[in-house]
Amino acid sequence: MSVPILHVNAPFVADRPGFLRRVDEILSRNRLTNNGPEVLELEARASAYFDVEHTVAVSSATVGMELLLRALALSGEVVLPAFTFVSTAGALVQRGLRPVFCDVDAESGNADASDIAGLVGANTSAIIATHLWGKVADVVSLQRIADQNDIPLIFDAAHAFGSVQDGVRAGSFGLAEVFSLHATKSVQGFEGGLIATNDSALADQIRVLRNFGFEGYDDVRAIGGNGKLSEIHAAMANSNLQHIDLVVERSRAVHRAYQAELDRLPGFDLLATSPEPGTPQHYVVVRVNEGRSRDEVVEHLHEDGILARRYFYPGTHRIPVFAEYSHRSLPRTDELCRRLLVLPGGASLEPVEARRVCDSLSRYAGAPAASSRVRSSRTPKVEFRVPISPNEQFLRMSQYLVASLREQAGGIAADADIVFSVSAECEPFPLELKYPWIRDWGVDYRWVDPELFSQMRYEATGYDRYLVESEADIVVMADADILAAGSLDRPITKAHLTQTTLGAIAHVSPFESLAGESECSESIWRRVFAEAGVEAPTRRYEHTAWGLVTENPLHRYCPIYYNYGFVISPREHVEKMASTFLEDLDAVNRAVSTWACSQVAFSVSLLRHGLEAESLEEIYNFPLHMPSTAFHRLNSAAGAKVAPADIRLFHYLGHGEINKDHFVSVQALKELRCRPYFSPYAKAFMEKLDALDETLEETQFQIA
Ligand code: T4K
Repeated sequence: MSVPILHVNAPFVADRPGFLRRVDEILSRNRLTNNGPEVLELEARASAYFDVEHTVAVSSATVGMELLLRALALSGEVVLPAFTFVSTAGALVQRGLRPVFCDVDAESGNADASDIAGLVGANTSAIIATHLWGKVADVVSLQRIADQNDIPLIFDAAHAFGSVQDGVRAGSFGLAEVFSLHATKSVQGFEGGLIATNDSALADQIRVLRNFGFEGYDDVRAIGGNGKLSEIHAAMANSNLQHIDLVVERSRAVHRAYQAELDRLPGFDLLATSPEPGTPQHYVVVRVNEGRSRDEVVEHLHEDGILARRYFYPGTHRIPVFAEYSHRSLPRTDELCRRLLVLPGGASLEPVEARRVCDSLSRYAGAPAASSRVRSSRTPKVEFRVPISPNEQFLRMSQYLVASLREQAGGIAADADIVFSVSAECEPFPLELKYPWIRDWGVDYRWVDPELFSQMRYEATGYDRYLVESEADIVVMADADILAAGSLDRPITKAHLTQTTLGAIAHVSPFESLAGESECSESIWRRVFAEAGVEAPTRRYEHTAWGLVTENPLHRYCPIYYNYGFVISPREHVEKMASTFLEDLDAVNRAVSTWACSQVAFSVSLLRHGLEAESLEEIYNFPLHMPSTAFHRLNSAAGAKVAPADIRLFHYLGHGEINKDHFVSVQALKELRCRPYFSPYAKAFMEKLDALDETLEETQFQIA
């Protein structure tokens, strides 16, 4: 399994279908830039969000800062921290201004107002402070100094979209604030920036300057440049801003996961960057304490595929091209530059990935793994739980399933217990009497409670699987039409060691087939979660190669949503889910009508109990081999990998070429094999069946 590289603040696209709809509209309008409807919408949305009178959209925060400096016609010196991104000092120098670097607060890393007070003099024309990592600067003290000296106070708010202090949202502090919409920011527009201000004349002047100095068609009022934001950038920013709640929720979940792990790992302190409720905790900044080398930690993480960054090393004052502006020592800045590192974070990360980072830090520290999820390394005891109907088709299917587990699924599955939950479609009877060839399989049969079955039909058979009492470490919920064709040792071990439920993401939306449905799957899922009273999910899959593949863009959203026919869970997960299964199923049924209510309830239960869950991507072949051209097209558009040659799992019914009736007897199976043509999928499946036949002949299983 190749482990994905983790980046610091990789881009998050909150609503891909929504964004694509906007792109489509842009192309239909043929208005691509120059203050088009998307830019106007973005400016209006942002002004409302920041609670300011004016927001001017520009091509980047850096260009925005330059335009602002030009609009204010500043000259002489500007005081700013050295511990920030190099772009701010760069913008000053570009404008012929002289940066004067102040030191920062040792804890927050934000500009130290008392240091600034000592630096402001007759030549100072402005103060610029950064809300570093989203933590709002000391706005009150800074404003006092600015007022006393009658100079403007400007904020570099590149990190602070959504940040709040004392109930006031960043955007209205100082004379103006400059936000970044860069791809790595919490609200991203590929590139872009926003200048927020309550000063109408200033906003007006910036608008003129960003458009070559034009006012109207012919009048050039000032010497300007090109700082315009294009429609496509604004469309991305609009669709992300529309879903800022999701961004907040996801980034906070990641931050919480880090906090929980790092609390147990001495020597790595997580900075409280944006703790106010409802604000994005986009940056994950850690102070590496004395006794450890931050640079060695970074090197170690990089070797583990975790591209942590040393932002903002070495500090602008120590960058050679700024040497002529560096005349003072900045001890607290130097210390932070030496000690801080920024870890992957933000809305695009999953909490489980935060744990991966912390496990890597633990390995570096030589401590036991930070994660409380890591359990004993002894081989886990596994139990497969399979629903079947009491007829020959199902028993034949499960004959192959059992043989494949015993013979082809690796050492752990070979020793697994297997329990069949038998649908009470008829009066319970001894299966072995009617089908003597099933004797000696070493399998347990449980007839589902007939009363429950009469009430819930096949949901009762699924539910029965939750009720099995056992001491297994890992429970695998499998359908009878699963065939293990390669070792399952790795995913089982992973589920055990990380205490994570692993499942194959279902390949169709559970809501797509609703008659006359025009609602999108996201809103249906949200309705389901609201009905169940669980927090909306922090995880989503969208039209991914191995995930949800559907032609209908309305239904490309799903939270974690497994094909219930193959899920590997720690037993404790199953026990927790069992305690609320009926309740969750009821909530699903109240909220929506779907054939997949158990599967949807499974997603609800995972969230209700806060259980870690991940997708089992590489071993499950079903969606990629569906014969439907739509699946193929969508999969290839999404850059799907071809299923590995060593397919470990077949989920064969529903495929079209193979159905239940082929398992009605040995004769029917023989006839199936005589067909002249099979798709590559069915052919591979047949080869596995042939191999199993040989096994069956050699073992206690009887073919006849
Ligand atoms: N003020 C402050 C305080 C800032 O931090 C920034 C920008 C600004 C002002 C200026 O804002 P803009 O003018 O950019 O609007 C990155 C960003 O380019 C920069 O916007 C950001 N701060 C700075 C902190 O970080 P690099 O050179 O470190 O980025 P790079 O290319 O290494 O990407 C960062 C990570 O994200 C990488 O680990 C890879 C990943 N990534 C990046 C991009 C762009 C992706 O996975 N996909 C992507 O498309 O500067």
